[in-house]
Amino acid sequence: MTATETPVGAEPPRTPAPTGRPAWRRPPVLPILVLWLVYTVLLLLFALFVPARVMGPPASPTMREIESTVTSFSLASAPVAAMVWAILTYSLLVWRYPGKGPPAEDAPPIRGNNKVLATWLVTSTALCLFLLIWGLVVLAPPASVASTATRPPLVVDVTGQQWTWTFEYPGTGHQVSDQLYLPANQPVLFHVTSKDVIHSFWIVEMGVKIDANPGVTTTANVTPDRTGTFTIRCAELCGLYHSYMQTPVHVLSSNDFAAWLRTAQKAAS
Ligand SMILES: [Cu+2]
Repeated sequence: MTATETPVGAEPPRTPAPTGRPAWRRPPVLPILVLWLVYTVLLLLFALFVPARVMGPPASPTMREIESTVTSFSLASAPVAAMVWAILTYSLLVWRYPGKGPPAEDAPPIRGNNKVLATWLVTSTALCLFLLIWGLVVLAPPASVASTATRPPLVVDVTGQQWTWTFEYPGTGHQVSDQLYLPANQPVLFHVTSKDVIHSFWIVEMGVKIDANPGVTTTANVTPDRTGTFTIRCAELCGLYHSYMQTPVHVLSSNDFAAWLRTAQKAAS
């Protein structure tokens, strides 16, 4: 071993830092910080405006909580993703191997740098705790509609089959409909099943998504709070025409829903 070689397992000698400007104002720290700030601002803007627009205006308190969760998690992850992108961009632009001559010497390892380790551990722990606590509080399974609702839930039996949905209202004379009609601001309890293969009952704007399995009844509940027409989509690949398995859901005012029910009852009698 010559005098310039480093024994196996030992720290390589560190190049003394140049004097003058503080470390954070010298490359590579300063350009990476600038890139990080730019990426962070762009990602924060993205998190604030894009996910909610993609999902559309919510039509239930459930969907409002889901959208606020997606937005909050996107905001929390923006600085982390921005740091990865900043280091990646700087590495690709500046630390790229030109393909000629021997590769440049590696930078000194950060092993043993307690400040970096502490920052990394504290930040990661804080972010994980934030995600965990938010998830436990906001995304906890909702309590049974029957036990918490001030009004009795409207029960709707939902049956999927290739490639359509059928809705039955057992509490109001077993009306059957091939489109879903719901009253606004009343809890709804869905009993969901399938006649053939596995489907998935999904109303995006209401944050309802539950599997429809043959031979099994699954349940989901929601309180639609915005009138309008939305779309039920099957979210489980179920055969050739799966992509066409879309059905309207009409959320009506209480009076309009009662009128629809009367009309349906007359037509059935
Ligand atoms: Cu399907």
